[in-house]
Amino acid sequence: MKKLVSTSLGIVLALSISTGAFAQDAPQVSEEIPAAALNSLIYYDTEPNNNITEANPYSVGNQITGSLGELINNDYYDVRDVYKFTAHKTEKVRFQLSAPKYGNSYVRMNLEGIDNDAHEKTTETRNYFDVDLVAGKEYELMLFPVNYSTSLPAFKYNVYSYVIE
Ligand SMILES: [Ca+2]
Repeated sequence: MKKLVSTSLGIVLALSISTGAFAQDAPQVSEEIPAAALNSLIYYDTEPNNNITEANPYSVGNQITGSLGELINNDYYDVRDVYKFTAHKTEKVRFQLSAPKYGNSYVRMNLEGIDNDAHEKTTETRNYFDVDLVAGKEYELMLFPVNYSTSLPAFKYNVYSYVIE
């Protein structure tokens, strides 16, 4: 009987230790990655990419990993990242943003057709939008911090896109 008690205690200890380790490894902010994005390529934010003429390339169905608010080359604080792509198919695509918030400061993502007829944006409370892309058309994806201050930490962000219709 005594042995049985100590064995149970051992199991409880082992369980609490493994739970503790798991909690430590878990990301601090839960981030739901769309299943369709798991096998995608990653496009990296490469400075300078602060307007449409120096936009970084992107391709629908893939991921963007970037950062806003960092001091670049001791020269300027990065407050705009621009990406461009050409739609290869006419289809409905969801663009989803994952980024931190600091108080009332957050990242907004805009999508515009080059001729300005397909404007969509995320908001403080909605981190995605759906858009009907038109084959052959060029689009511009722009990210920038709202209520930005240079005293804030960098906004490390990820963007995903995937076909929904
Ligand atoms: Ca930039």
